[in-house]
Amino acid sequence: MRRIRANAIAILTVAWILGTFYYLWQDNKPQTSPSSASQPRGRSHGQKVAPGRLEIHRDDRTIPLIVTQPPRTEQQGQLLGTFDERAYLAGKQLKPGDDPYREHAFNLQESDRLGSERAIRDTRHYRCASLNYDTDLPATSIIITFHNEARSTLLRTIKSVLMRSPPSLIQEIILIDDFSSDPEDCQLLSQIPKVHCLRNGRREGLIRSRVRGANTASASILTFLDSHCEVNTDWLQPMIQRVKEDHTRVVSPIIDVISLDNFAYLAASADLRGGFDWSLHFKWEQIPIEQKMARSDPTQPIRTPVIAGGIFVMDKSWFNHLGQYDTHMDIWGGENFELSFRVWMCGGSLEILPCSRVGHVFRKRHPYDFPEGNALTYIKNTRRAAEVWMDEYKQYYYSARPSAQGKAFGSIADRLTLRRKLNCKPFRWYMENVYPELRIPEQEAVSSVLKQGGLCLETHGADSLGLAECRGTGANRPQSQRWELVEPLIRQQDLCLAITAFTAGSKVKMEPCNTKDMCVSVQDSGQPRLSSLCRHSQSFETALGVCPSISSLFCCGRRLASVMSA
Ligand code: LR7
Ligand code: MN
Repeated sequence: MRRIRANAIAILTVAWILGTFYYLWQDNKPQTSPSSASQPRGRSHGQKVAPGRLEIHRDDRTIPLIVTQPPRTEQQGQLLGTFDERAYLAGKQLKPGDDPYREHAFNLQESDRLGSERAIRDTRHYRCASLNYDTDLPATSIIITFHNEARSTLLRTIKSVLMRSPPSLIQEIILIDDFSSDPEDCQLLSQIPKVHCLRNGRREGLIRSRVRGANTASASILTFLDSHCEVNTDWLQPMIQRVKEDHTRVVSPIIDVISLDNFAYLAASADLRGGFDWSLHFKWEQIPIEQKMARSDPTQPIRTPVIAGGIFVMDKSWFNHLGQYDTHMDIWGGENFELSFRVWMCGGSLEILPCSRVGHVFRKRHPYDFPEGNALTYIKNTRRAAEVWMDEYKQYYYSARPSAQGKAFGSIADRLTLRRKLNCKPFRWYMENVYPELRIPEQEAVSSVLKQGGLCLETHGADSLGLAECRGTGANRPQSQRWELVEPLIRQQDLCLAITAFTAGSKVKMEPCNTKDMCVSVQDSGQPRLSSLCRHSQSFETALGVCPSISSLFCCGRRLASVMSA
């Protein structure tokens, strides 16, 4: 009995050993077809399943690990020149007991631990890998502005550019140190081949810093990056290709997420574009459904009303022609709206290229101070964008951000001159052609009488109109003489004032309200629009009174009074 048991154990042991050997042999056998569905559950040790993701077997489990690529001394030597990476990173380190989030609003300990380079997953659609680009693409100057950036994130940004771009496309990397506390952060990096460092003599903010960088750039194409990015496989070629084909295009990659906690590199959705609300708050939003349905090719560009602002490629002469940036904007914020409106309204376009991916550390708070305060700076910058570009639509900005009213924003004369010189389209064109999905807010109706001379406009029955003696005030006013101004409509219950034709003398009548052929109260002479000037007044009468340039009500560009008298 004992013997039988001993034999059984021996047989089982031999079977286990043989099984293990077979398993390992299977594991190391060269794969005939990488996509083979019958692949054994174990992949070979260290086999690369996707760039940056190695799977390692431990016991019987497969543990996915993000592994830092082994140092390639030869390539590194070429990439970094005399730069001493180790000393640079060691020069500034988190002290034991320090809060790793305090200084940069991300986990500095994790960032430092990762080192200066790592493999990341290629997050593009698989079809992107088979696209071809011109072999003679022009080179670009990379412009990175920073204020007190962590050394490890800044260096990873630079090294990812050097490692993942065709060297011939990188003319130079221009760093603008926006008056960081330690000038060495930037200086030392200029030992890396192609890297130049400019330091501001005082804090300028990212807008003026980028203009400074652009002015020294020697390539014909500019590429802007934030100082805590990691560019992904073939990120640059798709963007340069699009700009080379049409220099008026301004292009952005899909911006992947680098976790501020553990620095994991996470793929962002490929179905998003840039949008905003009336307070000029940027947001990612779904591509409109009709456009989504029409997209048969996931590698095609996505038109976007605005760009996030930090990561984009633009032809240098187009950047200069369009007036660079509004350099009266300070520190941070709003410049992406100003640039986006300007590009669209002055003859260019904005797009997101799904085959280009760049990771960015998104933070929940600003890790730096704003000399004038965060809120005031954002208001100043967005007010400038609204005042210069949004025409009568700026009223919705002020309604959404009442605190902006009365806040200083400096002179915009130069930017208005620029807009005129470039012969840019009105914001209405942008609303209708680029961002029709942005809803105009429901407005509070202003209710009053419509007076001409001593008489009031009134309805007789369903749709006929006439002038009659004004009766009653306030709540005692008859319904037939009570009009509501809901820009740009003049409404009475469900019907609105309309004209039968756009010719002088055509009759005014009542029609179902239709915002398409709305009754717009505009002066033909190009004077300020009645609607935007008089929106806050209590009645049309006073409205007319406080608008000295307007002597009577205009409808669809014509004087309501003269039309009526016909
Ligand atoms: O005073 C400053 N000086 C600077 O040089 C303040 C900031 N900076 C630098 C800073 O170091 C960083 O490199 O400017 C860059 C942007 O500042 P962040 O990273 O603190 O801001 P953010 O990532 O929130 O900024 C987004 O919005 C900004 C509005 O002004 C800019 O357009 C940023 O470039 C933009 N970043 C992106 O679009 C990356 C994707 C994030 C999103 C959405
Ligand atoms: Mn950023």
